[in-house]
Parts: sequence; structure tokens; C-alpha cells
Amino acid sequence: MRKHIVAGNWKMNKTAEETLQLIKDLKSKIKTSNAEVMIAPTAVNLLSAVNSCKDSEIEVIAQNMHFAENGAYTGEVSAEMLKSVGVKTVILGHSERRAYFNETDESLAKKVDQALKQNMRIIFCFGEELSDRKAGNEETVVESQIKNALFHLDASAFKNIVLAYEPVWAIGTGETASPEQAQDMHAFIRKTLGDTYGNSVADDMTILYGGSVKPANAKEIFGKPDVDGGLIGGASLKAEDFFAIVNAF
Ligand code: G2H
Repeated sequence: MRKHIVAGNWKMNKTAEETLQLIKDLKSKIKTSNAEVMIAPTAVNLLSAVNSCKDSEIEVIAQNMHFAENGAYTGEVSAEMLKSVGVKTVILGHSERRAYFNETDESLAKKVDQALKQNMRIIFCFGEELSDRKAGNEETVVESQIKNALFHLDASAFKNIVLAYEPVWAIGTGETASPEQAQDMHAFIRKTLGDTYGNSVADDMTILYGGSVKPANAKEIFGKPDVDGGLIGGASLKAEDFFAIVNAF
């Protein structure tokens, strides 16, 4: 069964104190929802966020993790460490990780394997650059990103994976893919999955859209049949805006 999810990717924002304040504000607003609600604070604040969300509907998730189980990887965080503070879901492959930290389809495939080995749920991000779209290559790029990082998996693994289509040209730019552009790509992603893994994997896959989602456009984007929710950056940093987006379902 496909789920509706609205996940806030806080990126490198919010101190310890600000994290707790934003959670407090969110908890006072979000009581019930038609979507699963998640927030991804920075790694250093995950434990306090998990504790603070215990009596709420909000799941605290991580923005990233390393592909190794443990070892000499200064500055990195493992899946086991995330689990030890109560985090069960991790975002992998965000375009900022790909662009600024050299993450590739190959290193992401290793992260995917490690997360699944640790029984974590993954929100796997991908999306084309503006130059790809201008050249009409957006489907080829998206298809190769998904296939290279995920298509070595068995069909059963996909029940622990959520996909997040985030066109790079729409991230933090104020420029949003039109609801039709999002729908077309989501339908293509579902078809790509179905061609390899069959209709039941494709139909059950939750596919989120990310890229400048805000209260003003969330309802229209989420209204498209193949859009199952959103990964929200800037607009997840204000309780009123995030609440309005959650309520768009
Ligand atoms: C895309 C999105 C969240 P924003 O990065 O993942 O951010 O909503 O600010 O474009």
C-alpha cells in the first residue's frame, strides 16, 4: 500500500535550542494528519529531536549516513549510530550531497545496501540538472540514477524504499516543477520500476516530489495521481508553512 509522506529536510539549519523550539511549535499544530510526517534535523540534534517527538506523530529521520558499518571515517555517522538514537529512516542521495560531497551512483548503492542491511527505511533522492532538462534528457538521467543505485536489489527490498524526485533546477531556487512536469516524471519513474520489478512494486512505491514546495503550491502538486507527498526544504523551517503543507493532503 502506497503511503502519503511529508518530510522536512532541515539541511544545515537550526541549533540545538532552535531544533527543540521548532519541534514544540510543530507538535502544537500537527495532531493528526493524512500523511506520515517526518523531520530531518542535522545529525548532532537527532537524539534530542527523537526524545522530543516521542509523544507525537512526527518521525525523526536522518539526512545522511556512511556506507561502512564502522571504522576510520573521521566525521562520519553510521547506520548503527542512527539506530542507536532511535532513527529508523535515512535520506540518501540528495543532490547537495551529490554536488558538494562527491556522492555518486556507486557510493550511493553502497549506502543503500548498508541501510537495508541495518533494516533502515530509505528516502532515495535523485533528479536532473537544468542542462539535462533543456537538452530533453531528464528521463534518461533519472532512469540511470535509479537503476545504478537501486536496481541491483531484489523486489522485496523496495518495501523499505521511498523515492524522492527532486529536479536540481527547482531546489531552493523558488522555481518549482509544474504539477504536470512532476506528474509526468513520477509516472515515468513508476513505469521504470514496473518494467523491471512488476506492477505491484511499482503501484506500492511512494514517490515524493521535492524542490521549492510551499504552502501556495503543495495542494496542486500533491493532487497529481503519481505524487505521493513531498520532501520539503526551506518551507519546513517554519512551523506554519510546514503545517500548511502537511495539511495539503
Ligand atoms: C530540495 C528541497 C528539500 P527546497 O532540496 O529536499 O529543498 O524545498 O528548499 O527546494
